[in-house]
Amino acid sequence: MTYTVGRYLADRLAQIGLKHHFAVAGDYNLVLLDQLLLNTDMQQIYCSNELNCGFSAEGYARANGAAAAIVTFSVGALSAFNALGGAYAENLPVILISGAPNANDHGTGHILHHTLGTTDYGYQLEMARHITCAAESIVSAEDAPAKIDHVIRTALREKKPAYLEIACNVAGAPCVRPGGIDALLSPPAPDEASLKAAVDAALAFIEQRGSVTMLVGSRIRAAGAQAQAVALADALGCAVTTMAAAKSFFPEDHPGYRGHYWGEVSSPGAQQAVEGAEGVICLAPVFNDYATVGWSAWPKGDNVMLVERHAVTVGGVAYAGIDMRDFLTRLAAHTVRRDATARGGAYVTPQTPAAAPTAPLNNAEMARQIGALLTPRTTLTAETGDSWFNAVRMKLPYGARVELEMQWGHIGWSVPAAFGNALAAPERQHVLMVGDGSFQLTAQEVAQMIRHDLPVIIFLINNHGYTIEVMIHDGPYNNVKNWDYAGLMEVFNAGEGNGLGLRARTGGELAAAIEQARANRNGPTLIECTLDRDDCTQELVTWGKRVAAANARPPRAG
Ligand code: DPX
Ligand code: MG
Repeated sequence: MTYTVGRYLADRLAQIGLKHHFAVAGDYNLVLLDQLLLNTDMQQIYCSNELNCGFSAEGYARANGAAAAIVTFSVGALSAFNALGGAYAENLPVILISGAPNANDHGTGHILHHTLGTTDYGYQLEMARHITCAAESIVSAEDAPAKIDHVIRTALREKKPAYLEIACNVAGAPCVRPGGIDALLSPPAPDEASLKAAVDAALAFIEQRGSVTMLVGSRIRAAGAQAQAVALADALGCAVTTMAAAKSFFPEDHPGYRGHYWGEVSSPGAQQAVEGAEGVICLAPVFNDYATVGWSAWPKGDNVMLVERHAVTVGGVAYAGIDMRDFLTRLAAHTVRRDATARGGAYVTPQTPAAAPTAPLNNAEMARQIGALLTPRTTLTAETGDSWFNAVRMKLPYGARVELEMQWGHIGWSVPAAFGNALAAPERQHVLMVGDGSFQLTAQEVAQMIRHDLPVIIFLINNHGYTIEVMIHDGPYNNVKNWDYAGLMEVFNAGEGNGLGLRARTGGELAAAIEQARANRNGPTLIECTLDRDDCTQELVTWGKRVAAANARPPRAG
């Protein structure tokens, strides 16, 4: 056997379509990294720390469908676990691979570096089990193929992260070669009887109602059912709304599109389209406290049909064993038209008039200029903060994508995620909106964008604090130490990169900076936009009050 455990893993990762994997080196994973390098179909990409490594992989998975990150034991893996939690929350198959102690040290009473200083090395695997859909420890080459295949197959099927740890002396051990990948990827057969019953019940639901509206949720991407949702919208002719976290998951130029439904902070007309309909067809939604605006806008009950990736609930019955794509296709083929909710007219976003070029820059003018930059080829990554609200209300041209991390909501996610996304999809234009507070968590990953000549345009929104928190509950803890954000680009270039740092204090300066950014094709451009501390969208203010009220509910008595 001339193959090794590490090469087996490398081949499998390349077979599932990875052209890159992300890594931070450490002595428990060096042999593994050597083995991965032998597969020339994949490039090894280094990150500044393991949190960023995990989020870079998460962003890569958004563009590419799956990703892998390789870290060292405990000191590396425990940092990466936060990003793995994010991948779980956001339904992304990120495979985290940790180097692990030499197989001879397990169960011997030896104390090893980078560990808790105790002699049981099972704790990391135990922790990983809580935040992944599959987790395995490889301490012998013989069972490596089965464990690697199990982890990869489960991650891709569940659209959730998975975990592998590989003993450092096993990564280079002789192993068989992997065969074809198709058998690993074939989906479980759906249940035809269940599908038929669900479609019949759904048809009855629609026929009994004079007006219906579709509401598209964020898990529709993991379900791979975006095209099927469009087909159903075409057949029904009804109004279609998206949830905030599903921004860009339904084409905004579709004749039925009526904007985003987000309770009180919906786009004009969208709240009426959903709450005034006799039936709401919810596609893969996540109704958490943020999405329901502090539990004030939660479609449920008899007038809601809930379509999830593998189940449909309608008329008080849950039908399991269904593939959402089959269900939507079948329903579209047989349904009657229900266009009452779409008669109100097309979706238009309120237009902000351009500000005077010399006036101090404000949030509305900044958002207007960023919105004007979007093309069908743009991927806009928007960080937790007011960037959510700014991005969600932008009108997207067909093909533009928005990446949000609304379920996990880890500030700092967006910088490494945009890096990973840009690496996976270099043919697209990458735009990032990130607040000052968020940026300070993961800023150093901009250096990797410079290292790989990625022309990401970064709008660094310097409003001198955690403005979203200011709107929910203010205090001194919401102030952020100022940095010279634009000045950082020279630090990261270190005389050998094409990063560009610019400052915009007026609308005119921002327009000029955007022009320079577009011309800088060989590296990222960071435009520091200076705003007042309390200058934000009205939606954030309204939403913030609701969320604060939900947080402040007193404990139940008894
Ligand atoms: C926190 C949030 O500057 O954006 O637009 O000014 O709000 P805005 P910034 O990036 O500030 C972000 C800040 C502190 N959330 O307002 S949303 C709490 C939080 C979190 N994630 C982690 N720690 C704390 N979401 C890792
Ligand atoms: Mg801020």
